[in-house]
Amino acid sequence: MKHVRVAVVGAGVVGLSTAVCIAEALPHCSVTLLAEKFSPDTTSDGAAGILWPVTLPDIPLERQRSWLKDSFDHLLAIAQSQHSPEAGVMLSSGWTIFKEVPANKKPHFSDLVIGFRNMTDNEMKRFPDHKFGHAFTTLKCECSSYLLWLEKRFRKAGGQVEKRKVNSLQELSNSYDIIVNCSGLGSKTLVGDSEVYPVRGQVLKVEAPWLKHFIRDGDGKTYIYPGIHSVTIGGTRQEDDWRLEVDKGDTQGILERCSQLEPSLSKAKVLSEWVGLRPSRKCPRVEREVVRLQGRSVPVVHNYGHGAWGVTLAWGTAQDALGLVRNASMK
Ligand SMILES: Cc1cc2nc3c(=O)[nH]c(=O)nc-3n(C[C@H](O)[C@H](O)[C@H](O)COP(=O)(O)OP(=O)(O)OC[C@H]3O[C@@H](n4cnc5c(N)ncnc54)[C@H](O)[C@@H]3O)c2cc1C
Ligand SMILES: *[C@@H]1O[C@H](CO)[C@@H](O)[C@H](O)[C@H]1NC(C)=O
Ligand SMILES: *[C@@H]1O[C@H](CO)[C@@H](O)[C@H](O)[C@H]1NC(C)=O
Ligand SMILES: CC(=O)N[C@H]1CO[C@H](CO)[C@@H](O)[C@@H]1O
Repeated sequence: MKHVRVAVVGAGVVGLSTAVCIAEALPHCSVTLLAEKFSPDTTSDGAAGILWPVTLPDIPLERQRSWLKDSFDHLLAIAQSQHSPEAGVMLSSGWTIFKEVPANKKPHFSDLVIGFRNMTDNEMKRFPDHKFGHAFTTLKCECSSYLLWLEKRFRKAGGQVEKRKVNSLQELSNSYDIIVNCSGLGSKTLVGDSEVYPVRGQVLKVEAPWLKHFIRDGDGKTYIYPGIHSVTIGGTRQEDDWRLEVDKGDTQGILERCSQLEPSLSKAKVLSEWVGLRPSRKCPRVEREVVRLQGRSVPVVHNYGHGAWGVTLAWGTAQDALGLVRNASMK
């Protein structure tokens, strides 16, 4: 019996993951996904999609480790199943290299990824500008495939999909009992959160099928992530920059910086250039509040502000959001 009506706003990797978790786990809820933009037009679509063992400043360590672990386990199971090519999820091994030895000797995530170790002096020889590195295996999740795969899974679980812009949560208060806010950068206006800001990122896709390992500079500005059909190289991190146009100067900078780490990239053909705005916030906001909308008290579950790491954190934060929705739906 479906008697609780849930609206999930946002069809990026966060909204779709959250919608799937709710539709599959809570049979007493009917779930509608509402979004202005769907794949291939979301920020998530262009993300390199590497699962990066990030450390967030203000979230208790145990909670962020469980976000990472839930995401990692979920995507690892897909990568090792028959769904891997359709879902666009693969294992990815490589190196993260540092110009200075990081202060943190043993990062908290070393047991969450696979085969974490320090790089050997021999391995470091090819990176003469860098002093130190980590080698490990993680996952890469290509959202241009993954979002469609999640949407299919959502519909199979009985979910409804509606393309529409939501101008205020008021609009939804008559038709839904619980509202889940996964609107990314849209939260800036939709929920009036002034802590959310864009961090512009430009990446290129290149044809270089000979590259099989990722290389990431610890400063986060330069990275090379081989994928299923192409290699994503980047990048830029421009705060409060709303430009969605490709910047040719950025393209040049990316090619130069990446070729310095991986000289063969000078032989790679550029297939596409892409810009996205990371929905940044000091930390993602995953919490419930009760909002008075047109005289009714409506539970609103927030799940936005994943910044540079939405693909990494999507499944883990979706599990938390599911717990909040489950709780609200029992009342
Ligand atoms: C260059 C670049 C590289 C990246 N690489 C990685 C990476 O390697 N690993 C990683 O983990 N992350 C990466 N990211 C970050 C990742 O892309 C984001 O964190 C993630 O896409 C955020 O997902 P989201 O679902 O919150 O937002 P989005 O994908 O932006 O989706 C937001 C959704 O909300 C909808 N919406 C918003 N407002 C409204 C409204 N008012 N009404 C209706 N619908 C609305 C939109 O239409 C859309 O459907 C990268 C980002 C960039 C820019
Ligand atoms: C890895 O390198 C760091 C920094 O030099 C060092 O403190 C740590 O002990 C090393 N770990 C292992 C397992 O060798
Ligand atoms: C559920 O709601 C109750 C009462 O608001 C709260 O005490 C409890 O911690 C909540 N549980 C979860 C998982 O959010
Ligand atoms: C319409 C709207 O803004 N709804 C709520 C979403 O969350 C924000 C931020 O906490 C609330 O202030 C809004 O009322």
